[in-house]
Amino acid sequence: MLNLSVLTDPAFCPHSLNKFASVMACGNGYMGIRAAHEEDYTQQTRGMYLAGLYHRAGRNETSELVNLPDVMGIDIELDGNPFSLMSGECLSWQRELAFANGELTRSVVWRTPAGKRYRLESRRFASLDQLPLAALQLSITPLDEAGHILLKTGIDATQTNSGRQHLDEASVRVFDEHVMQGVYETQDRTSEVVITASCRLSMLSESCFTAKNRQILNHHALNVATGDTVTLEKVIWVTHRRDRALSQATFARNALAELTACATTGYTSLLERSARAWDRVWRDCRLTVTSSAPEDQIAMDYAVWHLTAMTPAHDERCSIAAKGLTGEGYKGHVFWDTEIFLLPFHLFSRPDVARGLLRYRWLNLSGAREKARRNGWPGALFPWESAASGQEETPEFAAINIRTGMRQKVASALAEHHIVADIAWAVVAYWQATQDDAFMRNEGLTLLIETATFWMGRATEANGRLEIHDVIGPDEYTEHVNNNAYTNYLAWHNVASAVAFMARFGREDPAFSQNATRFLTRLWLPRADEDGVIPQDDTFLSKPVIDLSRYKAHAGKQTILLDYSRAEVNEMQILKQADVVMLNYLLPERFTREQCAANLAFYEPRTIHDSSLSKAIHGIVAARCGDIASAYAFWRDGVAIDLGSDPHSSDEGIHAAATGAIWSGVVQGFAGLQVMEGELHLAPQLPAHWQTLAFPLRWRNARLRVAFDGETLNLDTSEPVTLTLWGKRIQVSGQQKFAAADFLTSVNGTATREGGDDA
Ligand code: IFM
Repeated sequence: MLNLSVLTDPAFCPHSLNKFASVMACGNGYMGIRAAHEEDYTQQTRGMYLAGLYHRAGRNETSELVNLPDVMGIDIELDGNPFSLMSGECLSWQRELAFANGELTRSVVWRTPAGKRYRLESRRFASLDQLPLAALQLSITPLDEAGHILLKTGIDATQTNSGRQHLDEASVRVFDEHVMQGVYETQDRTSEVVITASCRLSMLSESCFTAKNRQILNHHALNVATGDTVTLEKVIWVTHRRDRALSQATFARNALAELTACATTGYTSLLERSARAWDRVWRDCRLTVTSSAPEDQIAMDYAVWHLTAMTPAHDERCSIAAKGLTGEGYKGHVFWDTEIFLLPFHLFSRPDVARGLLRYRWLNLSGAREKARRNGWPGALFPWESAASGQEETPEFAAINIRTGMRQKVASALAEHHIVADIAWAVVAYWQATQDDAFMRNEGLTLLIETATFWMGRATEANGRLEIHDVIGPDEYTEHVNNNAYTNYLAWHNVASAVAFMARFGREDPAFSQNATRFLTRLWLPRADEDGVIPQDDTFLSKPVIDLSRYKAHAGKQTILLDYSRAEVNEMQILKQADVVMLNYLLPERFTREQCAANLAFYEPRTIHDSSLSKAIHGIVAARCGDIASAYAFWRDGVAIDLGSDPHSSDEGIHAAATGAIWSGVVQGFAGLQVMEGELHLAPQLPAHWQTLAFPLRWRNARLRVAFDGETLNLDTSEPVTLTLWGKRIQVSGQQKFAAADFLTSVNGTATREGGDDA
């Protein structure tokens, strides 16, 4: 097994229960299980989710990722004392998520209120080898005297999404002395879920089952001698389906057979198999750093772990939720986060997964076409938030004003149209990295043409040119503006790419071409001033500026909205998140390094970074501009969104996009990976306290290994590759070393590093 880091929950703390339940969640892309403790705490939110399993609970609700019946909870009673770390005394504590095999473990020594010490050890995982499989073990050892132990666990369907119940219980059953099964249907009857669980104890006990109030439970009572250990092993199989090819009874019987085979195999062997699957992921994807700050490697392992655990690589009918499979934030909906923040990791590590994510959009084109048509535009207008069907899922209204009883409309679904061009950008990025003509000929071109058609219809004749009016760019604090630079440039890129790929694949269409030429020559692209600053939109630069330092000090908390209304914020130069800087990041070939630096210097002081999608992008652009010290500071702030000390930052789930940005910050920032005009560029520069950085990289047919020690770049490629290294085009085959000094002295004939030094 590779020597991977572990993520640690430093101490039991009732305030951070939900943060750690999110960041230490187990997952395999098919299911996610929050790292809630076995025992209950009133503040603790349990959660188990299946990718793509959404349901709408009522007519005023939107579809949400269903929180399934709980299987991880165990009521533990020791000599009549309910085990809870809120009582008695916690004498020792260790809790870790091991990235190598995906196992979450906890070891506690607890003194009961009556003064007897017990050791409790638990472990669990969701299998990457058999996706519907999860397993747990709980071991209890009385340390002082013999103990009387009661255990109660099963399938608890009282679980809800904050009170919204999605499932009806169709049947509950037990089989032999160990196995129980619950069959559930979503209330709209479109999906069925079967949960089967076996519970075995390592010692004889008095045991029975009960089924009442949506809970089917297995009870055990036994006496354990001092120093002896009793272990409960629970193996769980969770399946769901939308089709009705099989009868419900057959579907449930098949699940029972799968569970029985796994239960016979046992926890240790099941974990070993899952660990082997994780091993393959690590070999394909792991970033390794030698840094005097050990938390840098932990952050990189954390990112790759969650990027794998959140991604439904097995099923292209679903995509990645904004909180992955770790919580109910944003109701499990899919945003532009997927194409812009998460896809790059897959593109350069597991391109087949990137393809599946794009196929999700392609499979949902009809919803996007319908949304465009409903709004009077041609082509495809992808929903700002989507779930299983590709329909718009953004809630119509945000929080209620409890004084007026009025609800504020959510404008994103109406105007945050850049998602259309973001999807097109991702299609092009995928083809550039893979040259997958089969995909481009079919799904890719259809996506490009439909999205381009939308923009051509969306643009308005004004001021003697084509303009795009009434949009929200990535900066969600600036609403309903004309000519948001990000949107216009990305829309232009979208249409230009459609034209280029139609020509490449012999799909020219005279009417489309004519329309596209008109769009490309007449669309207004906001121009940089003499310093290089691009206006964010038509009115942004005329708005007043205020000192944002106190809000920036609490980035992510939206404290500005405590002092100003949204309407007031809209009328000032205040950014929630990267906007023009985001544009500079996504289309590097369109902007000079000086322009990028100018936009960073201008917009960053005006950006609160209240979105988790902001700092990492600033970091990448800073790295490309050569400011490695700032890039590292931004990168660390990005890491802190989930792994920092704020006990509540991730209560409702991790920030999936920020996780992707950890990977991107390293590869696209410090390793300088850019794709410009379809060509791969690398220009590594390490933060001062990093000695080495290494990572695998997929580019077209080649599997590369990139390793840099600050002076020498080692490239090892399975196929010959042409790339641009520190500004110079080279060919690489097999294993070759390149001295940074040889390249950097030749850039502009000076002896400076491309991007300078951070010393
Ligand atoms: O997509 C983002 C958006 O850019 C900012 N608010 C949160 C969304 C989901 O992460």
